[in-house]
Amino acid sequence: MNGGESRQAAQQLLKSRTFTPGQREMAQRKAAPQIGLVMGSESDWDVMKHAAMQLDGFGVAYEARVLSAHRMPDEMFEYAEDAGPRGLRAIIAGAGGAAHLPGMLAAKTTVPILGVPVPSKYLRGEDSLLSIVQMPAGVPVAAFAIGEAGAANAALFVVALLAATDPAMARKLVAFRQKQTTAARAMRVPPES
Ligand code: RP5
Repeated sequence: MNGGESRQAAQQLLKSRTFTPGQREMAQRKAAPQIGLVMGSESDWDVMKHAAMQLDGFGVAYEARVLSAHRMPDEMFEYAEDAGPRGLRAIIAGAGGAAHLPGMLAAKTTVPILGVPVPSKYLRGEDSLLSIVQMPAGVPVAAFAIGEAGAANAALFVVALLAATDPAMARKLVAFRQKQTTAARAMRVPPES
C-alpha cells in the first residue's frame, strides 16, 4: 500500500469505526499528511512525480499541490504559515526558472524546506538551481540536483529525517540502500541488453 492509499485507508477507518481515544489519535496521525510536496506549475509534475514515487514507496503520507510563488503569492504565504501548526514535518518545493517558491516558503516558516530545481526551457534548470541555492544566511533551503534525481533525493532525504525518530522507517531505508548495492554489484559491462 502506498502513502496515498494508506492515508485514504486511515481516513476511511476514521469515518467507519468506533474508536477508543488512543486508537482515534493514532488513525488521525496516520491520515494527516506529514510532508508537503508543492510545485510552481502542473508542468513541474513530470519531474516532481519522482519525489512522490519515493514517498509512496516508503509509505510517507504527503499532500501534493500547485503553489505558484508569482501567480499565487497569497496562497503560498498562507500555506507556509499553516505548515507548522498543521504538523507538516518538511516541505519539498519544486520550481523552474526564477524559482522563488522554496525561498519564499522558507521566509515564512521554520518547517524545513527542500528545494528541487526543475529544468527550464532555455537555461536547462541552471537558472532554477542558482535561484534556489543562493539563499541569504539565516533563511536556509536545502537545494537538490536539477531534475528527477533531485526530486527523488529530496524525498529520500525526507525519509532519512523521519527515520531519525522512526525505527520502522529507518529499517526500510537501510533495506532500500542494500537493494541498490546488490543491484550495483550485479552490474556487468558491456551491458547484456
Ligand atoms: C515556474 O515556471 C514553474 O515552477 C515552472 O517550472 C515554470 C513554467 O511554468 P508554466 O508556464 O509551465 O506554468 O514558476
